[in-house]
This record gives sequence, C-alpha cells and structure tokens, in this order.
Amino acid sequence: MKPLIGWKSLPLRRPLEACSCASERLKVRSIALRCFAVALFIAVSSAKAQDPATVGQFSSVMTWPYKAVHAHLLPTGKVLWWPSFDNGDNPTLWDPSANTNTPLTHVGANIFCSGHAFLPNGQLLVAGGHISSWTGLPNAYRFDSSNNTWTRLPDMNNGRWYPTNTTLPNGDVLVISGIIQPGVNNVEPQVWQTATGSWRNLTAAHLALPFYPFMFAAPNGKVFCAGPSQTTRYLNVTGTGGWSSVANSNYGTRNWGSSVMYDDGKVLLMGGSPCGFYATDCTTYPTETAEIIDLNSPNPVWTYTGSMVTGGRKLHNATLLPDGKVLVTGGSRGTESANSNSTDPAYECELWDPETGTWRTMASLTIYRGYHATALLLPDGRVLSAGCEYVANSAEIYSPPYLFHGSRPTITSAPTNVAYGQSFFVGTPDATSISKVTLIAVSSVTHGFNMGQRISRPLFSQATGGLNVTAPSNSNTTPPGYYMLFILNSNGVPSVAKIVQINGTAPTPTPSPSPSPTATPTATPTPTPPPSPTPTPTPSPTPTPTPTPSATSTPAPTPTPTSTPAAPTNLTATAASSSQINLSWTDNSNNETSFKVYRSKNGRNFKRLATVGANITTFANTGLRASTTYYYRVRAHNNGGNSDYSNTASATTNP
Ligand SMILES: [Cu+2]
Repeated sequence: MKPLIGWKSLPLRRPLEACSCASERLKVRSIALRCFAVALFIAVSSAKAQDPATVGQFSSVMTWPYKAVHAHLLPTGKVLWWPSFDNGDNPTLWDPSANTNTPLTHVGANIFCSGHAFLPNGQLLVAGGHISSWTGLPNAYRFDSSNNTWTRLPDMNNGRWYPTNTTLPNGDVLVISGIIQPGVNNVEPQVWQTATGSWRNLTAAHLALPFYPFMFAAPNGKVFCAGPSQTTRYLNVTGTGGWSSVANSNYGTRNWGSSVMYDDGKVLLMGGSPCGFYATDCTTYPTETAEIIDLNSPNPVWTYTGSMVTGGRKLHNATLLPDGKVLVTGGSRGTESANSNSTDPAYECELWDPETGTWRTMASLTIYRGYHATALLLPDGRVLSAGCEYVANSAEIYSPPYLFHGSRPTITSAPTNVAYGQSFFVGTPDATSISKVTLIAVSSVTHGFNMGQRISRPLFSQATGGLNVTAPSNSNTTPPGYYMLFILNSNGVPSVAKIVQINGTAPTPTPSPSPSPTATPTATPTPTPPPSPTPTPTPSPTPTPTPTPSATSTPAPTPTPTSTPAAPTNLTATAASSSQINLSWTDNSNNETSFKVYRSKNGRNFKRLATVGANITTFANTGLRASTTYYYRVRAHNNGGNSDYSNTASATTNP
C-alpha cells in the first residue's frame, strides 16, 4: 500500500486530479510539443555540428604496431615513423594507399628524441637521439627513401636530446638545442653542410634553448626562433653564427605549444604552458591564445590573433593544410606534467583561417593524442593523427571539410623536378575552375613541432589543358627539397598532390644586410630539467591534482554569481597594411574571461569577429580588402555576461 500512497502524493499528480478539463490537456500537449520541438532542434543542430562538410571527419581508429612519436612524409608519398623509449630503433613505413605498416631496417641506435629535416635530395637527416631520458646521442644519420637505407654520418659535437633540425635556403641543415645530459644543454648550433658532408660549428652563437625550439628559415636568410620562449630572435647561420633579438611574444613561455610558418615570413604560435616541460607543480592551465608575427615588416611585432575557441591546450600538433589554413589536433587542457596522462584531453580539433584570424571547432578525435603524438598532411589532403604515450598503439585519419565540398580537381601531369623560377606546365582537365595553387613541403614532426612544413603560393595562369605555373624564385622562402603540389578549385577543394622537387639552379641565398643593430640576447636559463624524473613509458594513472589555491590563474571555485566585467575603453584601430588593421584597447576589468571583437562595414551592423583571452588588449585583423574602411568595437565577457561595448573605432586599409 505504501507505494501507492507515495505515488498519490506526487505533486505532479495533484493538478491533474484537481482538473480534468480540456484546457489542462491542451497545456500538457503544448508542453509535449515544445519538448519535441526542442529535441528536434538539438538533434538538427548537433547533426549540423557533425556535418563533415563543416567540421570534417575522423576515420575509425587503426591499430598500429607502435606509437608513432616521430613521423615524416617521404618523397615517395609514404610515411616513415618510429616509436618511443626502448622501441625507438623500430623505423616503420606506412603506406597510406594500402594502409599497411612495414618494419624497416634498424638504424643501429635509438633515434627516439632526435631532430629531423629533409635534405634537398629528399633524404631525411636525423640528428641526436636517446641514450636514456635527459641524455642525448651525438649520432647523425641519413635515411634514403629510394631504397629504405640508413647511412651513419659524422657525429655531432656532442649529444642532443630534443633538438630541432631546419632545412636552410642553401640546402644545408641547421641542428640546434637538445641536451647532452641532465642539466647540460648543447649550446652550440651546428650546420650540416650537404655539399661536403661535414659539420660547421656556430661557435659564436652559443645559447641554451628550450626543448625542440620552433625554428623557421626566414625571408632574410636567417633562421627565426619563434619560441617556446617569450624572447624571439634571429640566428645568423653564416660563418660562426650570431644571434639578434627580434621581439618578445605577448603571452610568455609556451612550453609544449606549437608554431607554424603559415605564409612567407609569417608565423603563428598557439597554446602551450608557462610551466616547465616536465613540471609536476604546475597550476596554470594551458593557454587558448594565439599570436602572429610578420617577419617581412621592417619592425616585426607579435600581435594576438583570435584565441582557440574550444579552450587552452598544450602537447597538440599544428598542421598546415593545402588551402593555407592551420589545423590543430589533440593535446591536453590540464595542468599535469607531460610525464603523466592527461586529466583533460582535447579531443575537439580546431581550424585557424589566416584570412580572418579566427578559429572554428572541427571534428573530435576518438583517442587522446597529446604527449608523443604526431600529425602530418598526406598528399591526398587528409591528415594523419597518430601516437601518444598514454594510449593504445593507434592512428586516426582526419578528412578536412574541403573533402566534402564536391568533386576534386585532378592533376594529370606535372614535372618531378623544377628549378627556381622555372615556368612549368601542370596538366588538368579542371583548369578553368582552379583558383589556387599551393606547394606544401613534405614534413617531419615530433613532440608537437613540425620541423619541415611550409607553404609557397606559386603564380599560375590558365592554359589549354592545364596551368602554367611559375616555380618560386626565392630559396629563403622556399628552401630546396620536395613539395606537395596542390591545385584547388573555387570551392576550395584540393587535388591529390603531385610531389615535386624544387632545386636546380637555386640562387645563392642573399646574405641579409642585418637590420638595425640589436642587443645581443642574454643567454636565457633553459628550463633545466631536474636530473631525477625520468619520463617513464608506463601510463601511470595520475593522482588527481588537488586544486591548489593560486592567486592568479586558478579559476575560483566560488559558486557566487560573477558580476559582469567593466567595459573596455580607448579602442583604436590602425591600418598596418592593405590587408591588416591592428586594434588595441584598455582593459578596465579584473574579472573578464575573454574579450569579444566585433566588426562592421558600415558602423551599424556589427558581427562578432573573434574572441581573445583575458588581459589581452590587442588584435590583428588580417585578410582585409585594400582601401576599405572597417569599424570595430570590443566588449569584455565572463560567466556573469557581457560588458557594455567600448567606443567604436574605424580605420581604412592602405591602398
Ligand atoms: Cu618525449
């Protein structure tokens, strides 16, 4: 009986008993209808959010023999990769078209934790490696993809664990950073001289740099170090070398962040953590901010571009796509050490558009791909996402939205080799619909930094049965080597690439007339690894980090409603070029979580353009039309809501 009494006393039942009239039934039906409408709306919008034409699509998870910690797209279109720790000397060849993995000849040394970049002839130069955690190998090797063989080269000056390799405009390769043994940096950069098969030591450029620094051959012939330190600088690689300061980035140290040169001399930095590489006491969450610099400017400065929209991340990969956009995959949003599993994996991917400076949420990975994960662009326009120390040996392949936008243009013929500045013919039945031609260097990636990828946008014109394309003429912006040649139609759909070697009469890179004398950078203390903690391969379940009360960074767990932030003021807009306007404003709030930037073409109908992080007071709006006036306003945001708008500022882009 008891249950019946209890049921009878349910509050919902009472009004129904009290009123059996038609109006009550109508009310119930209208509620039911509304529920149905809401359910339908949710279903439709989530279906839309999952539409591959909008967010792309991941393949099912493939089981691989090991974790792909180092991965390289070879001139053959196949992927060379190898795993971590004791399995390091297991180079494996993945054939994307057959989806098979084949073990290759062992190197004879553990090349886990090495640096790598391609030589102009398509061979991969591998430098350094793993004696034990924090202790690097001095060995160097060349891998030849035409016969899958390894050749040992003269040793380097000393061991390197976590160095970066960079292909230089003259076809040599810079090897920099890495540690010799716990607490001892290899401070001497070295240049592999391809022609003589020997090392040249940059004895005048000693500097302790963090692990796997973000190095890029720059338009002035020097090599730009974009991070992860806040101080960014040029390395002159001629003679015995030398450093000069460029500009400080805005956010600060971005350890385990990533960086891409997304256009000639233009570099993007995103995410990362200010904490030490293997810090176990980190309480600051990885940043969602991103910033850009244009090295073509006489006085390059870092400016914030839009922040990642799904939140902060570290240990992610950033991949340049055939259409010039940048895909960010994987990573962790937690404060944990890289030596332990993620407390908050970033499954959602994001795509940055250099023309708008904004990010869009893309499809989600199935598996956490953070520490020791890799991602690289395949010639068919898909992106391989593989590895990670804390997951089963596996890989997934991402198909970007452009593969769901109709039929693909095809390349029926292209030369295998072109010289700098050479005009060449690309056969395609789709010539009239081609709106873009890009060259993306075959790439070489590990630990979240791709040491090889870059993009070149050759000039082209339509011809009978194809396109006349002019090869890039500047080896500073297009170092010699193998590139994927993509043609894209007006829907932004890329062809399958033809892999082309750019070499031949490479003009001697102009030694840059060093610009304004700059102060010699003081040797930054490297995040010296504590000698003890060995990154164990065992994915130990991380003890949940106790929320450390921190004055600055930890989001306060107070349940009290937040008051809306104070509105920003003094918004200014300044034209930086014919396609860029820089904004800056005054932050009057101490409790905002972001600033929203709005833009209008007539001063009235504003649309949200970007969101940047708390305490950020600048934004660079890129991809604009020349001689066009744009209006902007900004407001601060937090959980309590939006502030009032700032003043409206406008600027007209240069002609
Ligand atoms: Cu590692």
